[in-house]
Amino acid sequence: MSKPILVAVEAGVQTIILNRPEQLNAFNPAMHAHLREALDDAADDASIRAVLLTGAGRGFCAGQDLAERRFGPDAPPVDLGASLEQNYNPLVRRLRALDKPVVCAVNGVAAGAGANLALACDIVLAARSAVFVQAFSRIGLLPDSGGSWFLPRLVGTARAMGLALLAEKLPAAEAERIGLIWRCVDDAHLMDEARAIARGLAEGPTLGYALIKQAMRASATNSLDAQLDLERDLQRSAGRSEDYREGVTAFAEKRKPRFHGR
Ligand code: T3D
Repeated sequence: MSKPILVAVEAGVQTIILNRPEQLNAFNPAMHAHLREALDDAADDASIRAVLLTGAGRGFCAGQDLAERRFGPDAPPVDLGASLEQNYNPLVRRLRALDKPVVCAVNGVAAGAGANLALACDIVLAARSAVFVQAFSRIGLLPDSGGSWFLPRLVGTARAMGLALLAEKLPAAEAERIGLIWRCVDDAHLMDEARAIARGLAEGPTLGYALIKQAMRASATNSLDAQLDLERDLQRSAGRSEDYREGVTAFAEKRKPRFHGR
């Protein structure tokens, strides 16, 4: 049996490929378990300074594998709350807790939890042919995996509501236009661009990036006053880092900085 995800580490970048292409990389429990493990490795291994997530084949991820949710007329209902608690919520929490940058290369359709997995990443690039579908309402569900949190924050309530209720396919170019993702790129350039971004981040000031992520995340709930205080505290830490010293020195010496992530 082929592995549900493929993982490789090179030049400080951990590349994770969702690898169930016949099912458009839909989630089953094995894929969840392996993905959690890979993200734990990314968190623990200091040599990993950026993560790149993508999918094998023509899709990025079609959310929950619905072949696992087929039931006869007399079958008891499935506890989807338990499924979220055991699999989807830990995945999103791990991704969001990771203090290293996560680049997502959406190579094809991203549906249901697959779409929201992408939105949980820090920089989302999508191939021009890719589409995002909040497919949940097509089967009587609501956006999960953080979708009901990410969508209104990224694109506003009106668009979030439209995407969730109508479950239409949103083309990558439109996703970029409305601010759902960072950038839509031609299919042929997707992986080169995503790798270049991930490699650049892996050579960057890793500690500073962690602080950027912390500040951006906190702003979702902070008042301006609280955020100013947080910026003061985080900048104090950043200012004590080796990378800050190197950045300023390199600027003065008119050369490229050599960051070590400390
Ligand atoms: O259950 C829980 O634990 C709760 C958590 C839920 C989280 C969720 O993600 S719920 C939402 C689940 N996902 C969906 O509802 C999406 C279902 N898929 C689709 O709507 C469409 O397949 C797509 C819009 C993603 C792509 O459409 P299209 O026309 O490009 O491809 P296709 O022909 O529909 O699919 C290609 C193959 O992938 C096909 O298999 P086949 O016929 O060639 O053998 C199809 O069955 C398979 N596939 C697509 N999505 C899934 C899937 N197989 C299993 N699970 C899927 N989600």
